[in-house]
Amino acid sequence: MDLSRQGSAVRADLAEPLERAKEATSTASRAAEIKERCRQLAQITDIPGQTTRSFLSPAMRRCMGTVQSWMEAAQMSITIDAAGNLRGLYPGSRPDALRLVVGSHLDTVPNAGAFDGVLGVLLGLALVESLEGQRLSFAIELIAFSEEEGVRFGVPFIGSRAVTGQIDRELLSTQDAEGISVRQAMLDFGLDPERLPEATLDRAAAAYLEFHIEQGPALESEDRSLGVVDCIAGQTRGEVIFTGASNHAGTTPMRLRRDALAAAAEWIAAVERLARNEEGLVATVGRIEVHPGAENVIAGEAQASLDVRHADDAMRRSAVERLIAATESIARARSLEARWCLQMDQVAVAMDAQLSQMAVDAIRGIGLQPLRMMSGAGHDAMIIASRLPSAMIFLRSPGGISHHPDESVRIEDVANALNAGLGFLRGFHKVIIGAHA
Ligand code: HGY
Ligand code: MN
Ligand code: MN
Repeated sequence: MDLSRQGSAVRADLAEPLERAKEATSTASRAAEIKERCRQLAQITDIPGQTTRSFLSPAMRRCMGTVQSWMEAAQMSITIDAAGNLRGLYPGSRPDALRLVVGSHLDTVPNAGAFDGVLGVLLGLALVESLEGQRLSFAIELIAFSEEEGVRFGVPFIGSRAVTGQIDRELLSTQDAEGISVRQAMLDFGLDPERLPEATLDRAAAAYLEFHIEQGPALESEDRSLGVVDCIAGQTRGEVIFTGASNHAGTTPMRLRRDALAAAAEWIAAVERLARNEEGLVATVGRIEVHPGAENVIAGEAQASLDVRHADDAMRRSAVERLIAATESIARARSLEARWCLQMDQVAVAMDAQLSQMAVDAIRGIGLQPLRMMSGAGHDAMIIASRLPSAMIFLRSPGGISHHPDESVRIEDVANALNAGLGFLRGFHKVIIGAHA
């Protein structure tokens, strides 16, 4: 019996399972490392004791430094563009190779969890690390966007808007609570806003893939590990300002009051009532500021944020119009003024059908059935989609919790996403090769 041949055959037989096992083992260990790295970055914060990292803040700089060191270790060449996006390039087999862009954001909401945005960046990095230096028929550009949440300036997606050439003078002049403009924030960070045009994706960029936690209950309720996003809901963000008259809380009779906070309270209840009664509509007042804000003073002014979302833009805009009308009728009835400031009207965006099918095939390729779904959360993909065919792969959110310290992700779902991502690269390779055939 020729064991050598048998041996080699056995070895060859083993090579395949070993390769799979190696991939499986490395995937499981990589998944654990990804989750650990998310936890590590969550410690890099502007507010000790919680995870809060805003656009071009000191914590953002430290976070970028850590992610940059990981990117460099993965043999990526690094640039930081004029909007503060951290960009790593992993070259393809040819200098003129087309590029797959993979990304998500590093900024967070206040008192955030550890995975919103960051997980997508680190899954993209892990895909590159998994290649272990082998060159593909396409390059991979990993973008860690500097701003997606819209916390500091009230306008979201500054990072991905820069990459798609959508930053205008009005946005650059938008000011934060300290009166610092976006332009000044960039200059203070050592960036040059005049070089924003250089941040725009060039023609070699061919497609965009974003991994993200679902941030909702759908995958868990269907007991699915991964989802593929068909459409991202449109969103309106704005602010309502009720203006009445401050006065003494003890001496002013109720019938003579022009109480801005009481008007805002009546309006906030109307916001919730309207959204509860419209299928598929969500409307949120997440922030309210009251002036002068003392217990013994009737509020002269109340500023309330508004976030309205729906997969259908006409439904969303109709709801916003009715909510603005409600501010006017409430203000009139109380002899107050009401003002509406629109901050963003972002249309609903469909993901690319071919790329999404590639994601579905990649997930099925590892023996799973993805859930096709709509995203109520906004993502950089909805901005990048204006320039590139884009797809999103969602990972299950345990408890459906997000924008909260209890936000989490299951290691097996991270491993599944990584394996599906490798399958996606194989699928994309076939398309590229086909394109060159
Ligand atoms: O608010 C959102 O939809 C996202 O988390 N930025
Ligand atoms: Mn978010
Ligand atoms: Mn996000």
